[in-house]
Amino acid sequence: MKYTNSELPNGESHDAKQRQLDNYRVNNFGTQMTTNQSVKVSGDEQSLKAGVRGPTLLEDFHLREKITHFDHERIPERVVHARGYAAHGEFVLHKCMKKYTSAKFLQGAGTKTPLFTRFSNVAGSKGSSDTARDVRGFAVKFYTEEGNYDLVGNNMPVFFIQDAIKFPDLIHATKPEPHNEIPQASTAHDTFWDFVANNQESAHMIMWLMSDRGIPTNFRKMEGFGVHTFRLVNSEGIAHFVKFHWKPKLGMHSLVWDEAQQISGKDPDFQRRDLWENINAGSFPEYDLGVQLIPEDDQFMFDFDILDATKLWPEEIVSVEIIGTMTLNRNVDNVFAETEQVAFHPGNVVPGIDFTNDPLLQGRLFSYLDTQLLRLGGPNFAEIPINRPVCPFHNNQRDGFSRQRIDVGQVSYHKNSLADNTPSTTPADQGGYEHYQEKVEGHVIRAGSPSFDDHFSQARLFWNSMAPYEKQHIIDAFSFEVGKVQSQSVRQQVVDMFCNVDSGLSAAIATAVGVKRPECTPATSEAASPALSMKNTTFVPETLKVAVLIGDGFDSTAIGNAVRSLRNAGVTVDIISERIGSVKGRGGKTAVANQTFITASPVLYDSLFVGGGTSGNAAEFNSYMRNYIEEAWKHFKPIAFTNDGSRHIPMTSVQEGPGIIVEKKQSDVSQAYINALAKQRFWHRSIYK
Ligand code: HDE
Repeated sequence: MKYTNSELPNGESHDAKQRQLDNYRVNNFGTQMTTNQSVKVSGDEQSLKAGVRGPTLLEDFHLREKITHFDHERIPERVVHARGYAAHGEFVLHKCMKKYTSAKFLQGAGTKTPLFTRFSNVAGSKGSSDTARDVRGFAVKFYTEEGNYDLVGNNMPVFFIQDAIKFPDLIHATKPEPHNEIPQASTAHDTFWDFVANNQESAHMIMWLMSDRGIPTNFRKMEGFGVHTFRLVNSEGIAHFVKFHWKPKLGMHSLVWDEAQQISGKDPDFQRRDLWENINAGSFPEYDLGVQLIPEDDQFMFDFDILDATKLWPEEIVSVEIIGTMTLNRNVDNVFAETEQVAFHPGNVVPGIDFTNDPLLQGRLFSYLDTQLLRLGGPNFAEIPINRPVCPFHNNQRDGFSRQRIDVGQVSYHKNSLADNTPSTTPADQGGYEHYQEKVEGHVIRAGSPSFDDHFSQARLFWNSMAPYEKQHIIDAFSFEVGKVQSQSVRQQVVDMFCNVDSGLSAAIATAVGVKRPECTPATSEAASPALSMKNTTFVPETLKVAVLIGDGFDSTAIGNAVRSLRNAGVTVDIISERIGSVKGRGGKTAVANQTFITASPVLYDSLFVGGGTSGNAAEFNSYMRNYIEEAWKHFKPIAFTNDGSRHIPMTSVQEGPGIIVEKKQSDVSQAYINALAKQRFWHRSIYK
């Protein structure tokens, strides 16, 4: 039975991809149970036996089929990026890119392209926790009318290594150590830092990973980058080098490390839940797509090599031009069928988009198809619904495990006369993909270019660009990560390495991890790129999550008004009390608590609104209140109190100042609180200004 839900509430039909997926969606609700051979099943709780206490019979085909299918339910998880979460959406082009590329989905402002985006953590296994310090994958599959285009990026614009041949080493060093399989989803261990210190091209990426970018608040508030330099080629064959950027409309925001660690326990699904809930609520995440372009002839004009994936192009030198917007507007129906089976590949390009000689990219072009052959069990994974292009595909490839399509006819070879030499090839000027005709010459050599040798200038550029509190977070992250390393030699090597970035940074790490301060002559460049600091991002209250804390006898007028005005500002509100259900307010009105002090936690909210009231066990109630307030204060969050609620302040470390608001009146919450919410963190509370 087909289940058609590509129709939007307003009766419009969804995009081409959704219409295609409708053919595969099945709704089992209200149906009769059958075997896979469609034989109706009469009993599903007892196996077939010779007598009620007798042996089970092998002829029970329902039992055999049910258990066999179950035994084979798992497929290998991705060797990296195993933990991920995805959603459907669309890309709308704002600016025609004809001048630069012939790609059809980039022609004509207003062009819409359906897409599927999967966010992921890199290091942890599929069941690990969302908020680990890690790089986040940001992979987008555009279902264009010329075939699938995959932009398989990360939330950091650079990478650890310059050549793909080192990738297995990087990942072996990053994953849990092989002898004891510890630690899960963490780089805070000896082999990772040993790799870093002995592969110093990682310096720049490590700065990003140790920064707040390594612990994004959620997928909706992080940037994405194509990382490599790609090529855009127009219909005249003229090429530009290009870097792709995704910029979230809600700005970039991050957790604090202590909070991230607590969330790992309180709600390991924190980031996927956030995406799921916001899309379900109609708060669709949006990201602008930006491009940086460098004409082919200008490639040697920079003090870095544009083919080196450990380098970014500072936005102040090569500006980012916004060309369109991606909106994620639909959750998946089935995580395995879609999120798990989706197969991204940076080699999936359309005419007008091409590769460069970046040696990291070149290796990726091999790896993705190779890994999917294993993970998805053979060469026919392009036929899995989520991977199918929305335009038809025809060639002479045949057979293999789980072939779905039935290619009719006698001919499966090229060239032929029996089928008029079809499927036929298409000349480039009619839409056939033509590789960019780059002139290549050289000696066969296993060596890197000397222009890739500078590993520290941009690491320092990143450091210089940070706000003071961001620098402190980097020092804290290094102190945690390197502090977990058992080998003193490795700790010393790391400290010595980062002296090349900044002597103050390495001295601070040295002190924290108990090794010698290095004697080095660090670089002294003061160059900075303000775009790298998250201080300069967008701050808005929309979609933030506030916990309203109340007990019996709370001021129902004040709370009612507050909840209403917060919702009007686009804020999500949970009401938290000692138990789920009605809480009696003063004057007879009640509120319904949807969370309790123990089901929720302050780390799961952006802010607290502390109402009044109490409970039969006042000491316990006060202690919950104190713990909630203390945690929110410690994590630099804005906190508002009703007049009644403010009685808890003296029991905590909270001090008056920015981000602490006492709502004296019973009217709507003040603009001051909404502004404080938008600001999200009040770093002055840390000792580091
Ligand atoms: Fe990947 N990467 N990668 N990677 N990567 C995979 O492919 C690989 C790299 C990225 O949500 C694998 O289907 C090599 C850079 C994302 O399904 C595998 C190298 C960037 C995803 C693989 C890199 C990425 C992957 C594992 C060094 C940012 C998840 C499963 C040359 C630009 C996609 C799979 C998803 C997944 C190989 C480096 C991004 C093994 C060899 C740089 C977002 O093929």
